[in-house]
Amino acid sequence: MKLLVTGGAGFIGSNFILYWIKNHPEDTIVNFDKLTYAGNLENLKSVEKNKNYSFIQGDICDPKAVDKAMENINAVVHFAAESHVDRSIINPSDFVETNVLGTQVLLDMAVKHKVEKFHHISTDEVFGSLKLEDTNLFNERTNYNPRSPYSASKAGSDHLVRAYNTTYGLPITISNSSNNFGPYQFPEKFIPLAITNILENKKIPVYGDGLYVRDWLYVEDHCRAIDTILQKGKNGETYCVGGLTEDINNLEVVKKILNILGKHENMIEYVKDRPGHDRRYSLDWSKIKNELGWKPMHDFDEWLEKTVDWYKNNQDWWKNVKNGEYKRYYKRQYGSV
Ligand code: NAD
Ligand code: TDX
Repeated sequence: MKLLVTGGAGFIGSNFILYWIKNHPEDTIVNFDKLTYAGNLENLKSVEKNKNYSFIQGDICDPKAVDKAMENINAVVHFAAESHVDRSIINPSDFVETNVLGTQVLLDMAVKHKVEKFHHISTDEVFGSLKLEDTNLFNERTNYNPRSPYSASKAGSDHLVRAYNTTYGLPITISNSSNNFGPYQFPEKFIPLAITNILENKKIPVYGDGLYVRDWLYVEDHCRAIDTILQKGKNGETYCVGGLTEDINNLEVVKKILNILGKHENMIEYVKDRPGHDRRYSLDWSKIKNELGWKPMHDFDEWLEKTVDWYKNNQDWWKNVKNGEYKRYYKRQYGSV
């Protein structure tokens, strides 16, 4: 099988490529990535010489480049996106362009080249926000209610993917996953930001009261879920992919990280809240478990500790990433914290 992976130089995309080459060495992978601030080919150093792997630097909004990359492709796995909520609040237009228009270009070319499968990576954020006291979880039948430019643009892309299935017969699947964590995550996201700030002896900015809840999924579990969907998923279906945490709030997450690194809670700094901050995400992953036999395997506490170790042992990786662009973004977002 020949796969086109978009956004393969980002956090989940690069973990997916490393996973796929290890588990399906007979397959060929073309990684198509624009290399925005979030794309980093260092993540793929260990496979760059593999004869079944190639890289194309390109923009999913560019029909000519996508047309060429799509030649002889059997399956598309679409990760490429602008992915950070805070940046979407600063500059929504990049999000609409890449996440909505870029996805539409990919879909057009997938129809043209008659690809056998188009798997779209989406997020639980399209469903909106749960209250802390809610007992219901998000599932595949939950109505869409995106509340940030990021989640609205992802919702737009999900709708387009389904529309190309019904209108043009493109074989598609979608996964809506919860918050991922693990190696190679860009340190603008909460967990790697907290870990690397502590390693630099800097404060950890916690938004609002810190009592916001996320469902944490170890990135390798996500990669295995995508593999399962590509092998066994049904055409046109959506699958929710969540982790093993039960309502851990951001403060508890930070305290766990501080504890692993032997640091004091006085490193926490409460900062101005994110506008429109979603209070809680929690995902019901029983459909993919019952229909396809996938379930998460990585316990949060154990794999948080391993993730902290990874950042401790790969300081060059994140110190290179916390560069000029990052410093400008950080100052704008957090001021002097
Ligand atoms: P990321 O920001 O780490 O990586 C995004 C990648 O896409 C980068 O390599 C970037 O260079 C590339 N890219 C951006 N714009 C592009 C364009 N126009 N053309 C080609 N490439 C482009 O993101 P991530 O955290 O790895 O997320 C990957 C996907 O998973 C996204 O679609 C995101 O919405 C989704 N998702 C992420 C999470 C999470 O917790 N990180 C959870 C659920 C879903
Ligand atoms: O500095 C911070 N302080 C803070 O309190 C940052 C960056 C975040 N937070 C809070 C906001 C959230 O409640 O931590 C929580 C997690 O924040 P992010 O890492 O920004 O993730 P989130 O907004 O939940 O979205 C993530 O999960 C779903 C990804 O960024 C998306 O790409 C994915 O779709």
